[in-house]
Amino acid sequence: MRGLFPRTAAALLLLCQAQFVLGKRVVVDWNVGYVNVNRDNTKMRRAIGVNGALPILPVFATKGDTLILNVANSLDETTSVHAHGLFQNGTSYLDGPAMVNQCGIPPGESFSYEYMIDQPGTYWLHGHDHHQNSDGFRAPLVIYDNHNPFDYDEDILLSFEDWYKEEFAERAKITLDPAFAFPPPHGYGHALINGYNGNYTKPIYFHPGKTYRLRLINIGTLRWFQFTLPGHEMRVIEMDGIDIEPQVVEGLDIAPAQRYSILVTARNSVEFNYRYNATMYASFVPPSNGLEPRVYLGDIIYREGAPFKMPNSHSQTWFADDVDFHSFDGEPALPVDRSIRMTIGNNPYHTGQHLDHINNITYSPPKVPTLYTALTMGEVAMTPRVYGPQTGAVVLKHLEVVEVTIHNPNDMPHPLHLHGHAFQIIEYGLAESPFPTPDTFKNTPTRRYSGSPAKRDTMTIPMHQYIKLRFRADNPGVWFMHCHLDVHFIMGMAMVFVEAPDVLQRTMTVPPQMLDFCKRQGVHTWGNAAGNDGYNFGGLSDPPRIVARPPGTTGHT
Ligand SMILES: *[C@@H]1O[C@H](CO)[C@@H](O)[C@H](O)[C@H]1NC(C)=O
Ligand SMILES: *[C@@H]1O[C@H](CO)[C@@H](O)[C@H](O)[C@H]1NC(C)=O
Ligand SMILES: *[C@@H]1O[C@H](CO)[C@@H](O)[C@H](O)[C@H]1NC(C)=O
Ligand SMILES: *[C@@H]1O[C@H](CO)[C@@H](O)[C@H](O)[C@H]1NC(C)=O
Ligand SMILES: [Cu+2]
Repeated sequence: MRGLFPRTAAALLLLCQAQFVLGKRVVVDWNVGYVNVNRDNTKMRRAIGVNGALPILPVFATKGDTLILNVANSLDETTSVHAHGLFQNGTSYLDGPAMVNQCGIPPGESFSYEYMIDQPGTYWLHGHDHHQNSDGFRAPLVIYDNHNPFDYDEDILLSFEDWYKEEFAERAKITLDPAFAFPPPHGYGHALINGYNGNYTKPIYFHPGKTYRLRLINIGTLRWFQFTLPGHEMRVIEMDGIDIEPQVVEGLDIAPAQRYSILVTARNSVEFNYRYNATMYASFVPPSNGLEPRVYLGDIIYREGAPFKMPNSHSQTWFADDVDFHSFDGEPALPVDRSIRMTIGNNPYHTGQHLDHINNITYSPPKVPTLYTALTMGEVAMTPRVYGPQTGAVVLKHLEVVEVTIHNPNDMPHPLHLHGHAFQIIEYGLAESPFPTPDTFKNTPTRRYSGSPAKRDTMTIPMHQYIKLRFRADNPGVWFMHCHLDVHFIMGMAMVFVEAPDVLQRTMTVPPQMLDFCKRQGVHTWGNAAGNDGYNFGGLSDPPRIVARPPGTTGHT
């Protein structure tokens, strides 16, 4: 025994050093297929899981590692994986979105996503083809840092998601049905916490005096979660993978796809147990007819059998806002080279449908993945037009700083996600609108960053407001930006940034296996959005045209 300890310690030390220098290879095998589950005590339904199970286990890695995600497709349609929040610097072809960055993996085929793990923080992995994430194909991804700037004793993960008794395809059919001017409100569904029916999820355990890092992730599709921790102080230290100056908050409002880490120091006594409160809601759903916010309470156990104490929550909890936080790295607001204005919303179209748009363009996929157009069209790749009339492509110059101002005159908030970057949150204010602004919104105050602006990859654009964001185009690639509410995504609220195609053409080689996936589906791996030369878009169907809407309507969805 006596000799053993030092040897083990030495071996451990060696292992740690090896990890520090080389990083390790973390191999995860995912066989993606259909499963039958009853996750919310309503009924069995078909869903999409991994290795025959749902929830999909979270994936853990450490900065410096290489994560090999082996994906075998056992579905009857193509699939792909997006590592939400990873910048894929130099590897835009691994970003995932089907027909943006790759052709989906055909049924019966496999592909290995090899991710360089250089961003510590809280992320998630999800399907990015056919909205498979909405049917369960999603899991947290936690990246530890051996040199993390914050002190804590233990890491605890809490994932939140909304879950419905019908498959997403059923919902999509109703959403896109011309018979519905505005689709009927989606049933509220149930919340799952760490993959299990909300109120019945496993407790978390606190020990007096210890400090915990709670990672809060909304991997859902349609609902926000308000998180409070009565009786405890919450210090926010991370937002969407980016460290922020520790900031005490009373509550956090977590939109689909957003993440936060908070530090919580346990109380000094084991006299009482406590509960956290995760309330699922959507501000745009009128709270009636069973669509009231749903409160879920999770146990925090100090001592088994101790009575629960639920301190009075404030009548007015302060839910923190993006502009209340400051980036930990102290980076000042970037000096702007170019301003881009966008309006997002919902309109009636000549097809009889109500669809969503960004700058009047309803996104629909091109016939060639946009990245492959950028790589194969030479100088023409610098013109937005080559990416087709239905992708809303904006071409960015290498290293320019863009400020994007997005107006949302709509009656609902939209959590927009930008791939490939985190952007600085500069300002919120009252949106300009072609429609009369309801009085209740007219006094919306402007909120602006102070100090070093916070950065994140998914932000809520509140209803009737605009947001200003900045980022530097320092990541050549093709990056999707879309609403992370999948019902809006499917209605076309999406566009692509094509960043530095000239640099891409000099530096990027797409793995031949990926090109092969296209060929076997009869998809070209070169050419414009229609798979032709130059600006010949023959074969590409016309995008839907906006028709007049009745005056005064802003478009509920
Ligand atoms: C939980 O939080 C919601 C709002 O975030 C609040 O309305 C509700 O009263 C809280 N419930 C409890 C039991 O604290
Ligand atoms: C969860 O449990 C709490 C406390 O018992 C209850 O107030 C709440 O309504 C439950 N939530 C749901 C959605 O059933
Ligand atoms: C979008 O269409 C509306 C008319 O429906 C028009 O007033 C507006 O200028 C258009 N915006 C853009 C960016 O094309
Ligand atoms: C990508 O890598 C380049 C070169 O190392 C770096 O300058 C740039 O900041 C990186 N961009 C992002 C978004 O990580
Ligand atoms: Cu939306």
